[in-house]
Amino acid sequence: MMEVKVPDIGDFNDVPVIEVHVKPGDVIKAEDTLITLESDKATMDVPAPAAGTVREVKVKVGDKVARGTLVLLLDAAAGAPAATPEPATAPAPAKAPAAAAAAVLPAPTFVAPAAEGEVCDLRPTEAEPTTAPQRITMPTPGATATEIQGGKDRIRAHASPSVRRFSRELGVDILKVSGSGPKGRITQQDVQNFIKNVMSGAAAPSAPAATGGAGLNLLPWPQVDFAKFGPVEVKPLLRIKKISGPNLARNWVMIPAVTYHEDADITDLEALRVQLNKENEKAGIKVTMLAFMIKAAVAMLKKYPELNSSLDGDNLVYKNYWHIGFAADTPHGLMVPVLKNADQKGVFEIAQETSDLAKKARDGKLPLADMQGATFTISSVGGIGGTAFSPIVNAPEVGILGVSKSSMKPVWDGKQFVPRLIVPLSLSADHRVVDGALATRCNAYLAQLLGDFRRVNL
Ligand code: CAO
Repeated sequence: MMEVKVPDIGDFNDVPVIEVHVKPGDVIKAEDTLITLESDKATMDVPAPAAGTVREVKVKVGDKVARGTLVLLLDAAAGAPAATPEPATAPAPAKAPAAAAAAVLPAPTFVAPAAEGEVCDLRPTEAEPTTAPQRITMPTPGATATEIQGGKDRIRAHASPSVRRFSRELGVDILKVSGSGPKGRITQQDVQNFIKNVMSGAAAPSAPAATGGAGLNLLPWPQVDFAKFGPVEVKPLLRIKKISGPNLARNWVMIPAVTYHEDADITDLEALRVQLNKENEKAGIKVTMLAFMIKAAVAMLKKYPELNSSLDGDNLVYKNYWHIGFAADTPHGLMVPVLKNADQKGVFEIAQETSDLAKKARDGKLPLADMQGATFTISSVGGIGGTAFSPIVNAPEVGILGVSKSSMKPVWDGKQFVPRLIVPLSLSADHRVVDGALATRCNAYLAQLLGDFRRVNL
């Protein structure tokens, strides 16, 4: 018999249970939602850590819970696989939901190692956006389930993550569903009723309106019976993909980013790197291009602080710290460890630390704290290949540098073509903050630093 408890949900002791999704006797799969909690700022689902049969539910709607509160007793199915040994997920801190949710390019913010002895984990908080995709002045007809705060600026559906997911899966625009739960919260039943009404013609789906943002009025996802066309195999997405997908989609849709490309001549830098690695072979220290990239990126960010800032409504928050996230390809999926205070570290220290962080990420042991606080991100696929790509800006950051594989290219030196080692840089920047001219300057400066690394310390 497994005791399923509320895991670490931050500094919250009295978080109300707003939905209980299971009852005694229910046979559940690992990751099925058990209960939904709601703090002042966010709602979060507690998923099942393993498959099995629910024997006893120890909480009810309205109960207030904290970390460690017993949720239910689960008779874990004989032979059923326990919850995946990947790192447990934790909710974004409810105090700063937008920032926390946005810190995630690939999952980071929400993925934390399971606390010792913890049997259960949380899916990410689906924090509400704090900025509206579109200004509204009048409630749209039928948008009874929306909260319109201050009469403008913010529109959001009041629903738990599982209900949102349910409505997304069915292609229902949740902003059109009326909520019958406490404070107008939309329940799963409300979504089902909405569909029934539409099917019976009682509420015809409205023509696309100019709601924008959350109500983009996109067509529902195509429902295709692929098996009609050939054999198929269905596998669940990796958990990190499930978490990162919505964040990537939000960043893609909400950030008007442009990617600027630049070539940097790293012939001399590569020679230095090879030389350093030779000298330090016995000490077991290995410096890859990533460490130099981070060091150079910090110098560039110091010169162009807009790229180290974040949008906050009508303000720009300039950060006087330089924490660099770097994408790491792991067996669990893409993760983004964060090297803190990169400005205070030398290339060797950066190389060692990034290597340690990447190892932790690959081993599924990266603490939540090591995935938060990035001010700028580097995504290097240079060890794999590529000539250019368009990385997605990781909100609330405003820039991300993509690095592709370096190769020897003929470069005209004024008299002749000479072979030079060229690395392609692809800088995506949020155009609301960084104009094209500035982004190009940033890129050009970065290339200059990499071309003559002595300049980094000027
Ligand atoms: N051009 C050519 N070769 C490069 C290179 C570049 N730009 N960058 C690295 N390399 C070489 C390294 O020198 C190393 O070569 P040797 O083994 O001969 O010394 C080899 O490629 C492997 O390097 P690495 O990838 O292990 O090390 P790294 O420090 O460059 O990168 C890390 C570390 C964690 C960033 C990397 O392992 C990784 O996970 N990259 C993928 C990131 C990713 O998935 N990004 C996409 C995100 S958006 O979907």
